[in-house]
Amino acid sequence: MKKQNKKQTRVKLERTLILLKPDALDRGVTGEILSRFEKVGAKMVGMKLLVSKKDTAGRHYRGDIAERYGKKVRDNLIKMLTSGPVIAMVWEGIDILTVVRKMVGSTYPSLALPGTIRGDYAHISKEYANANNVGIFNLIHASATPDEARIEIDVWFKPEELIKHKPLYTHYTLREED
Ligand code: IDP
Ligand code: MG
Repeated sequence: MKKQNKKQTRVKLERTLILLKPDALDRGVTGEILSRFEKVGAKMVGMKLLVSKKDTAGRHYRGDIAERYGKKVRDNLIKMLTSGPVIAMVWEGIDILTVVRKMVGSTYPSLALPGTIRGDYAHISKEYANANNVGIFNLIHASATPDEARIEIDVWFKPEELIKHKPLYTHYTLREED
């Protein structure tokens, strides 16, 4: 029998932080994006509309972004994130980090498959963004790992802002007893 890789077998409920970035609000596609997460059966446990302070955006796009892409890209991302209202949300579900990242699609819209949010709604390239000194407008952010989710949920939400509830639609998807 194949040995199970315990690290990859996640059986508990997970939470992920999703941001609809200012371009999603400008474009008027927030409802369409939101409905995809509802349809997959995930549970929304936190949601707010706000204009991000520079400090909050800086805690969201942390030093690792500068390490990976350079300081200029990080500065542009903070500028992008603070340029208009954002919707911050926490969604809960089984393997929800992986499921949501799959639904979001590749960072670069030209590589994001049809059916994914970025594949269906965005078309900016990395080269265009960098030549024009702007962030890549790709509508949405979703946590990539459980550690990232913990940090990011903490950036945008106080614990009491996350709601414990049991919507009926999660009966078959989450199988929550009691
Ligand atoms: P992700 O959002 O798919 O997780 P990350 O690598 O974490 O992608 O990068 C965060 C965000 O930074 C991306 O969603 C995109 O908006 C932006 N970004 C990534 N690379 C570049 C770049 O080369 N120029 C400008 N913006 C970039
Ligand atoms: Mg990321």
